[in-house]
Amino acid sequence: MDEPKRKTVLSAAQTTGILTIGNYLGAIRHWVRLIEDHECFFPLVDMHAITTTPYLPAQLRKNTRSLAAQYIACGLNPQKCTLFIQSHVLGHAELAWILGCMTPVGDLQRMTQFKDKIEKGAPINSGLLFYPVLMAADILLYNADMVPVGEDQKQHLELVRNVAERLNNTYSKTFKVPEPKIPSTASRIMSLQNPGRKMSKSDPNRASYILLTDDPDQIRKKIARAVTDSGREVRPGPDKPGITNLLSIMSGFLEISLEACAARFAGENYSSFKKGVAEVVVDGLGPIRTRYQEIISDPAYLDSVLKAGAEAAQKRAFRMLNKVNRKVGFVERFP
Ligand code: AQP
Repeated sequence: MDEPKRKTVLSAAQTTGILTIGNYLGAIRHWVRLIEDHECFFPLVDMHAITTTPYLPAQLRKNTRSLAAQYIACGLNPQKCTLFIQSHVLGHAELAWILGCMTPVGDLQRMTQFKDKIEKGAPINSGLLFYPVLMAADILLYNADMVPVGEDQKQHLELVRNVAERLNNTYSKTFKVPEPKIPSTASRIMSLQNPGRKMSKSDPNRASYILLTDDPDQIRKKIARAVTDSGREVRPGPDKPGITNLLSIMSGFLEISLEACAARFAGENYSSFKKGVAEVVVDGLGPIRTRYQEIISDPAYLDSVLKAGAEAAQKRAFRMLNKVNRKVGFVERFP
């Protein structure tokens, strides 16, 4: 009997710096499980990263290679999934153009992440507005069934689904309409300095996030300085956003409920709770940091992974791009 076809998974992170524990708990660690029985594509989205301006080209190159090493260090074994650099594969920008021509500007203007960036006073370029369309192209180019993401990407994913349906309805069924997969715990880790805002690797305040490469001392200091709430009791709740965030971090690493984490600190004060959380994070990140150092010091290995990944992804991308080009009425390329 034929093996059932494996479902296709695609997810990505921007190459804007070292991943935070938010990226790790909300996304990457779930991807690691999926590579066992799914066909997985994990582009390093450097074309998305250039929407954050200004940036240094040399730094972007460094970040992109570093992200590949972080992925592998987190457990994304390149033998079991396709890791590649977005800009190495022709088709992402081309498909984004076609999808953009079918997407009303108003749909993009109401994206919360776009509005947040405007509010933060970030310089606004058109790429920032167009970002979700490029994301749609990333996903639809590989005909992904499932997109595992953190809570913050839910709205973008809805837009991607709408775009896929619009093209299917306008022409004929071309894309699968991808399903988001959002984790039930630690799906939204908040800034350590402002629990009303999500933890982001591009936050100018370094005390607001913990990076995968932070050493134990940095981790302990950042958690000790994390904003807490009034009262003394360690428990989750809407009146305790700072404590709830720290509990979510602990719960994400230990894979137990918020309540079970809180129970460990019954009767203890915030200071000993923070020390406990810090040790959980130190233990959780230790092996990743060590493995990252090994991989980043072996550029030939990284090159070989990224070359093989780009070749595999390109084959798939061309197949879909040719199909879409035909559907929308472009004259077939000459052989
Ligand atoms: N704070 C978070 N909690 C849970 N999940 C998160 N993700 C991001 N932040 C959190 C998830 O991580 C994946 C990769 O994210 P990304 O790099 O593509 O972009 P982002 O969502 O914009 O993440 P950052 O860290 O905030 O990046 P910058 O600062 O560069 O904009 C996604 O699945 C996301 O849901």
